[in-house]
Amino acid sequence: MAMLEATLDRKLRHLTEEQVAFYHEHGYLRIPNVFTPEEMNALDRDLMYLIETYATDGAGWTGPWRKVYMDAATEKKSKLIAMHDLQFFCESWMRAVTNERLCDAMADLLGPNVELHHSTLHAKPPETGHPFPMHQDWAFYKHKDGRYVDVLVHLDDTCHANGEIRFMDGSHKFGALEHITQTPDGPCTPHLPTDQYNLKDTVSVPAKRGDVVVFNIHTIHGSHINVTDKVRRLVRVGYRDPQNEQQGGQSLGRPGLMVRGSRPKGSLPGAQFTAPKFVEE
Ligand SMILES: O=C(O)CCC(=O)C(=O)O
Repeated sequence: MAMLEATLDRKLRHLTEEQVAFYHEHGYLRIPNVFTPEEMNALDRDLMYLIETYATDGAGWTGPWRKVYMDAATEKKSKLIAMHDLQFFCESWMRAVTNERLCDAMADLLGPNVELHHSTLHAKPPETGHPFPMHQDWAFYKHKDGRYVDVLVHLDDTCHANGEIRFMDGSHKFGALEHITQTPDGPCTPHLPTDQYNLKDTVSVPAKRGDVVVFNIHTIHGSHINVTDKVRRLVRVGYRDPQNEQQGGQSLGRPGLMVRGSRPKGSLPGAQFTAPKFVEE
């Protein structure tokens, strides 16, 4: 609540007071038409190049959740196309992660200082495109507190059949939760126990090409398989308050671009800098 009051004390740049209040109450928000049709055309063209040239096309996330979400035949076929940090590879994506409207919206949610943390492509191929088990993104890039917003840039319209994003309403208020990361056979991709967290208990947030759907690093979310005959492409972009210290995971110790405001003294990551990885592990 203190965070919301601090936000509403300032003049908003892109969002309305209602949108900011909705995000803080529910832990997610759809923001329509952040990108213009012309911007989307450039992003789409370059994304196809990046997918052909750099992305991985593999089985996707590992773990016992797969057998709960998919029958044996689907599980064998299901694929995920993924890649990290698209802004390092082409101009259109560099412009997307620094987009005026998007970064203004981030300042409305995070405060005057906003740092870009990473971007990640998740494309679900047609017919058996990879579902996502319930999880918090905190488990992938642990930060000290909730001052971190994930943004899903929609390249395609989403709906139930192609696996739109789904959130457990208000779940960001739970804070960081322990995830399953180990099985008797070894480590697996972090996810929440399937007997306690179910996609049935989520709200769907379908969106249009050019919209973004944003959510808090602690908001529990997931998505169904894509059963349509077309690919479903989303690019997630993470922004944080630079004073929200990272404690583990993706891009740990790597300083990001300051896209709004400036970096307060003492908040430069780097002690444990790890080289960027551009493909999903
Ligand atoms: O692409 C999806 O459907 C889900 C993505 C997701 O869970 C994430 O980016 O954390």
